Amino acid sequence: MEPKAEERIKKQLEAAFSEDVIEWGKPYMERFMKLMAYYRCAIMEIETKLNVLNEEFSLQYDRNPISSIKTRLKSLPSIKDKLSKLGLPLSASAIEENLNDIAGVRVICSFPEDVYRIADALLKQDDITLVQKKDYIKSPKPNGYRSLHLIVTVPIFLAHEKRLMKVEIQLRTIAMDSWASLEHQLRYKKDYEFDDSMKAELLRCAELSAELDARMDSLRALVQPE
Ligand code: 0O2
Repeated sequence: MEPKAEERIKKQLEAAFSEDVIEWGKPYMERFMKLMAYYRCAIMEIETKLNVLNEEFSLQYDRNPISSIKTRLKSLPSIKDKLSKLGLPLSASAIEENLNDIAGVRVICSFPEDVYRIADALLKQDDITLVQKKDYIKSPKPNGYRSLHLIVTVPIFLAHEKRLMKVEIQLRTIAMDSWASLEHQLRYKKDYEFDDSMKAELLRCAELSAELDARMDSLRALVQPE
């Protein structure tokens, strides 16, 4: 395991549990750390696949469809919260069986067309299995949020076994990402409640960002006919 990641998880454990609980739970924690390492491997697999597709498409179209890739492993406090909301115990098997977003990969694409091109190419690969797809671009959330969400399984090959790990992939354009990041920042100002006119304003911003995407995509189609 990457030493920095192990150190970070240890700190999260120390913050979440007392010393005796940590001692008692050592065997469980070892399973947990192992599971987190598997999720990190799955993230690496998906990231490599995306980089390969980006490389191939950039040769074909003379531009990069992927602008950037961000990855994250869900933190222990978030895992704990989510499991307790679901009424489930904090255990490696409960995590693996019930949570789909421990490993997260966010793919920021240049144009809406690229989002679908990359998603289709990834899903065609014979070691990737689609578990769930939510298309918030074709059907945005009521607040205006847009992104394509995929839950997939990807195999990781260990010394003595092959494991299928779940990864949540969020694909979105630069405009969608900019709206989502700013909305997230505003929403997490805990001491502030959004009123209806502010919600309407956020929705209007999302519509403007969708219009920007559509216009830029029309320009792309002129420059780069299919
Ligand atoms: P984080 O820190 O990004 O992981 P669930 O995943 O089960 O909790 P649901 O509704 O099935 O819930 O998942 P969904 O709708 O596929 O979306 C989950 C993730 O999408 C969120 O993760 C966000 O990253 C992103 N997302 C969804 N809706 C919004 C939104 O309105 N605004 C923004 N900015 N992001 C959104 P988490 O767990 O909230 O957080």
